[in-house]
Amino acid sequence: MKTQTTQTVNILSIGGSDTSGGAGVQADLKTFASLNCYGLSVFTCLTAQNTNSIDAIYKLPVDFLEQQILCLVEDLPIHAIKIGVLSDLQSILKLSELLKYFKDKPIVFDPVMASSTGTPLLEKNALEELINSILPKVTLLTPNIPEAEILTNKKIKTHQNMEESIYTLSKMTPAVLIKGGHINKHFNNQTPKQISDLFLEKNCIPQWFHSDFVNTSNTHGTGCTLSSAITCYLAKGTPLKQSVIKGRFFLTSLLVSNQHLSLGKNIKTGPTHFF
Ligand code: PXL
Repeated sequence: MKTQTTQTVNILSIGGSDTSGGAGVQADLKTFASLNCYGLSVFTCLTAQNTNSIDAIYKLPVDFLEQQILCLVEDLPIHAIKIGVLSDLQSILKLSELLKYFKDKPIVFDPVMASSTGTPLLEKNALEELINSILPKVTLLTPNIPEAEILTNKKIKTHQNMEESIYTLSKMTPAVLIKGGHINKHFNNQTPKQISDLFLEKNCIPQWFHSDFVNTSNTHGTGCTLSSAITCYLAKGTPLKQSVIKGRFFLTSLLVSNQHLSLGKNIKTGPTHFF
């Protein structure tokens, strides 16, 4: 009798641990599982955090970052990568070198610089190296408005500013999705009707994607979830623009289904939840 083997789509998340399970590598793994992919993980740092704040960050040594990646590479096929928190210059330099193992694979980079509660997650002196050595090597960069502002060193207050920003970012990296969720806070602190994200890929013009605003405070980890969902679709062979559209749809559905979830004491922003 022939034995049957099951093929899996294996995705590696490289980033930080969130003890509260809402963001970081934990959110990535839950997203991969929800979309029927097999999740692998490599940690750059560990955080002690709950639904209210980050109390401590522990950076892992770069040699250990290397060991984690090498032991996976020698064993398993990895079909796509999602990168989150890189935290410092040493991890960026090391990861830039290690990306040679994933040259022809989709890589989605969510350039996390601070937590949703405002704690810095990337050292200031690491920004230039991040731009020079990571951005050119990824398939898609997914900054939110504050991250796009830091990467371009220019404030974003309007949708036109988002278009200017995406042209600047597209000189640094092959494709960009700027997540527009923060723009209303900058404008007038009003509840928006829609969330508008802007996408630009090589040799194309920028394209807006709109979705209905979901009125929920459970938004911790939405950035991680969106970029992980996009990574899953890319790993399955879906073209880039289609992967972005499907990833956005996945996130919106999740936010709607968890609109009234209440997890943790004194919640500032609750987590997204799966299943
Ligand atoms: O949501 C961004 C993010 C990513 N990774 C880790 C985090 C956070 C936000 O808190 O803690 C580990």
